[in-house]
Amino acid sequence: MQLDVVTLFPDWFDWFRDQRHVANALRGGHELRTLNPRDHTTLSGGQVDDTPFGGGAGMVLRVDVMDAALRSFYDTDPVELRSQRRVIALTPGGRVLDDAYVDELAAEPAITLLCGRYEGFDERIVQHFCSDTLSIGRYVLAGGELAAMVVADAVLRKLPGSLGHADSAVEESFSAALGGNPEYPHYTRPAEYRGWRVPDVLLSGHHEEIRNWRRARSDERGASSGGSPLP
Ligand code: 6GU
Repeated sequence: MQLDVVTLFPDWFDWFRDQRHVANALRGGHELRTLNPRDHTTLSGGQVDDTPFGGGAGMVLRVDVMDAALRSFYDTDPVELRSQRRVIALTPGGRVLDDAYVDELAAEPAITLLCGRYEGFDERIVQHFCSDTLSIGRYVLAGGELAAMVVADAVLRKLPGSLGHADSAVEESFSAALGGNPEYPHYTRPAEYRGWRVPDVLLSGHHEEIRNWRRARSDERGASSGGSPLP
């Protein structure tokens, strides 16, 4: 997978690149590149945004600057680009990210994430250059960078080789393997702590019973939507 992020803050991704599962994925042949529109603007002072027509607060990323940045990076008219790869505008009002959407993206050979800043994008960027709009939830972040890292994290960890164990991403919360339900509870040593015992079945060595118990706990958690109830 080639994952490109268009951002005014490419440095933010240096830290992200060094995280283990990301580093593993990159060593395995996947790519995470950044593109800074500021490097491609022809406007004076490195200008990339402007005040909104019609008035109002904040600044809006300019369509001409985004056009120039994408065109130079991909050597393609950005209008054509979205038929060659997913080009995704990160915006709080977009399609909300969930496990199925992550799977969809993980199956793509190449993705470009556009990070908005300030009040966001000139709508013509979304209309003419993008295949999707994506949101990580119904709240507003100051910019798309953290959302891009959330998407990249969720997608890259699905790719073979990025996690330590091949099964780690199969039977996990919200996966098809668990019928879309949250994951079952986990326990490790000690088997008893302050009188709190690990469920006997997990110590029994009966793999079939363990599988059934886990599936039942996962189903329970799924039935109580909004997360597992805590006492
Ligand atoms: Cl993708 N961007 C911004 N700025 N805020 C968000 C978001 C994205 N998803 C949820 N809130």
